[in-house]
Amino acid sequence: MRLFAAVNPPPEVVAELAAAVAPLHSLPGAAHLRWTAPDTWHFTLAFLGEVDEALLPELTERLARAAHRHPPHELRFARGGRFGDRVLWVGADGERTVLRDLARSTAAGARRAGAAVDSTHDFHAHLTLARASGHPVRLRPYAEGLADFVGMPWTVDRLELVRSRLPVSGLPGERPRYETVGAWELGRSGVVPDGG
Ligand code: 2AM
Repeated sequence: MRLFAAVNPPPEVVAELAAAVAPLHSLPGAAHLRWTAPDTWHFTLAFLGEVDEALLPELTERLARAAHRHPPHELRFARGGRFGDRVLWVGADGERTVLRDLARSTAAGARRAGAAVDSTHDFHAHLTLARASGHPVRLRPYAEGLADFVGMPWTVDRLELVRSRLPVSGLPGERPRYETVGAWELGRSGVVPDGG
C-alpha cells in the first residue's frame, strides 16, 4: 500500500487558509492547475511509497516511538512559495525545528522498518496547494499572492500514517483518496484513542 506520514491542521486553520487561497483562483491559468482539496491539506513528514503490509506492525511501533520523542509544538501557515512552475505551496512559521526533527525521526523510523523513504532531500515544510498539469502556468504571481499571508497559530500534537489511493478512473480532476491508518500523540507513548 502507498503510505505517507503527515500532520494535519485543524478545520478553522484550514478554513482561514482556504479563504486566503480563494482569490488565487482568479489569476491567469488557474483553471490549468490541479488544486488540492482543503479537506486533505497536510504537511507531509515522510513519503514512504509502496509498503508491504507485512511491515505495518514494525512501522507502527517505530512511528509511535518517533512521535513519543518530540513534544507538541506551535506552527502557523505562512507565505506562499513554489518549486519552479511545478508546485505552489504555503510554508510554515513557528517551531519549525521541532517539526523538522519529528520529520527526520519519522523518516528514520520508517526506513528502519524497511520502507524505502527518500533520503536525498531533507525535510522542507510545505503544504501543496496546486500542481502544474502539463499546461504551462507561471506560478510566481500565485506565490506572490500569498507573500504576506500569516495564519493563526495551531498546535501540532499528533502524527498520522496515511494511506493514499491513487485515482483509477482516469477522469480529469480526480484526486487521490487519503485514509488515516494510524495516529500517535506527540510527546506521549501510546496510540490516539478512538475519536480523539
Ligand atoms: P507534495 O505535496 O510535496 O507533493 C501524498 O502524495 C503526499 O506525499 C503529498 O503531500 C506529497 O507531497 C508527498 N510526497 C512526497 N514525496 C512524494 C513522491 N515521491 N511521490 C508522491 N508523493 C510524495
